[in-house]
Amino acid sequence: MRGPAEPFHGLWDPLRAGRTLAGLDSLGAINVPPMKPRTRHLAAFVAAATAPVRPLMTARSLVSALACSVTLSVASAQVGTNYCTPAPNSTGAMATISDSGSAAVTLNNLTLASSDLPQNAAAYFLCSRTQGFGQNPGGSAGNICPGAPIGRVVGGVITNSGTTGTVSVLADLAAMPQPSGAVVVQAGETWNFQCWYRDAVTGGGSTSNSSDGLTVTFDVGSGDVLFGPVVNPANGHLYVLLGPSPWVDAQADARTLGGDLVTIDDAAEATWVANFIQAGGNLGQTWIGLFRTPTTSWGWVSGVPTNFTNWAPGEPNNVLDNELCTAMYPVAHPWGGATEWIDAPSSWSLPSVVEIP
Ligand SMILES: [Ca+2]
Ligand SMILES: [Ca+2]
Repeated sequence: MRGPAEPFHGLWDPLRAGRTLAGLDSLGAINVPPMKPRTRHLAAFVAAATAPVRPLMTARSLVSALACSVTLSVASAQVGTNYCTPAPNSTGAMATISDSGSAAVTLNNLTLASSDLPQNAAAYFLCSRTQGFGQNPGGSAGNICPGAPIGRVVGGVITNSGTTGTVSVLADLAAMPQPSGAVVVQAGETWNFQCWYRDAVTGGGSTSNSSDGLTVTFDVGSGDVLFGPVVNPANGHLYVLLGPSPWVDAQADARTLGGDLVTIDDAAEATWVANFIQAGGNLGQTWIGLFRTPTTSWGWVSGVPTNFTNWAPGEPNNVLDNELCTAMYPVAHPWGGATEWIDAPSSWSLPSVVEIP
């Protein structure tokens, strides 16, 4: 899990929202880590690059170097869209539903959450492929937002709001509850979710209430997931191997999947990632999340501090004059040993590893 906002210092400082950067290479999309712990991609900063100006002929290939004007803006953090109006509960507040993670069915990584519940209330999430609206159904104090048929207990978990009045559940897209039995969520389907919870009635007795609704349209995610997701047992993170693309496009896909290009914290993770890449059928150079700009030093695109590097001998050497991104060798190569890294131009089209905390 990523930490709070400390990584904004140093590397990240020039990349804050609202600034315009001149002279950046083809790093058209820059992302920053969440500002709150435990909330994924709360603030994804998306950059728009302009005006390729300077082609560079190299021994290897014709590489386009871009001089860019980059403007950063804040993108939406949530996968789904809220709808429907909840009713106040015994606290006087209206519970709201939110999500985090990914709408990609291949990743099965969507977490539903609800806040402003009463304390210590039993709660679960409803789901349906239709929307509806019913006021105080069956004596409930709330409004019902999904339409029939409604499935109950998404993720298979009845949870409790505890002292914080919040709940969250990892939805299982492979077993979405329906009255006729669990179904597998398909790409292209739209599902509607709502948090249902117990509430107390003044003077004794109990009733139920519910949050607003959340509608999510699922997709296939990145069109070229080669392998994964696979869980690394050392940290519980998901890893995905993507097909070849420039580094910036790979990082954009990583954000779509709810993660970033991989952050390698130590030699053990380097070895695990190299084995993962091989298991995915790739033996060549593979993008990882380490990058720099012409005016900043190497840092992880996830924002995690850079405490470990594993450069191949003689690297980073910036031999092509615009080597701003980092690739790993999963197996030994004349330019580097297994697990070792080189700097390379971001325009190279390489497979990449995504890490989803
Ligand atoms: Ca990592
Ligand atoms: Ca190099």
